[in-house]
Amino acid sequence: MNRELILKNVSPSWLGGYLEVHESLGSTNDRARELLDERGPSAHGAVVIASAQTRGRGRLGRTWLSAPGLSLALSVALWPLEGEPSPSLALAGSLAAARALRDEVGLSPRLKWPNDVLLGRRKVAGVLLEGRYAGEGAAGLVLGIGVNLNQEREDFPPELRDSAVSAKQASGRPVSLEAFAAALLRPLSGLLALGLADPAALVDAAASWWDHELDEELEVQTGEGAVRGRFAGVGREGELRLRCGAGGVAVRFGEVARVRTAGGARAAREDGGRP
Ligand code: BT5
Repeated sequence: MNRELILKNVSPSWLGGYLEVHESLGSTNDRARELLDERGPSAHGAVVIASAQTRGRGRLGRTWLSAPGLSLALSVALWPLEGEPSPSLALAGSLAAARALRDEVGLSPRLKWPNDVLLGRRKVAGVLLEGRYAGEGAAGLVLGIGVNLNQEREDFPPELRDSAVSAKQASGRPVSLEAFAAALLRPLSGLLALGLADPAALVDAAASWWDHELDEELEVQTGEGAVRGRFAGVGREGELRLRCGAGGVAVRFGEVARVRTAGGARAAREDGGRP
């Protein structure tokens, strides 16, 4: 991957003023965390990009797989000025990936709570927000985004072939890694700034991108078992709000395990995300 080609397509901003581009790394989130260790607050806005990761990770110790030359892993080191960061900041990553897939590739991605980006029913990108703790509280954050760009079905392991998809599979044409990295950094800069200043504004910005329809029945696996209810939106802190009978619940962490489809609009989106 060519660093200059990426820089040619992004205007200078607080984000990416320091930019590292690697062919392969263990995890770009680990490298961004090292930058926070080494540089402290001045690492704010530093970006690390790799095409492949040997130890890419998802939430809860899960694995994120990348394919050398075919996918993009991008992490941003952040040093928020004050307070505990809101989990909704991760939305800056998924929304930026969705916008880049729309603007650079012409696709129609949707967001699956909390942070997945889908094309049709399959996952094209995932986001991992990690805090770095030192002493009393948070001392830096790392936002990592992984996007499947040019994989074919066989490039995914068999167990992911029905749940993962690449931009190329959905659009039918290859995507330049450098052009996509630039297309991702462009919206990310503003979305991160917005989320750091006002996390609830980020939730509002994502409102029209959810794959879940209002009142659609969802089942969510949480640490304490399954919760079922009708989608009532995403709250100010990024929590999933469900209507259950006369009451409601807010789910802060979990997997939307099953979405009941009622045909119609959802079925029309089964085409892999073409507009
Ligand atoms: C995520 O976790 O989706 C967060 C992924 C974040 C990856 C980025 S890449 C840059 C930075 N550096 C890192 O090391 N990580 C971040 P989660 O919601 O827990 O989903 C993980 C699950 O997604 C796995 O258990 C698989 O089922 C599935 N998965 C793994 N690789 C995939 C891929 N390439 N495409 C689609 N699904 C995948």
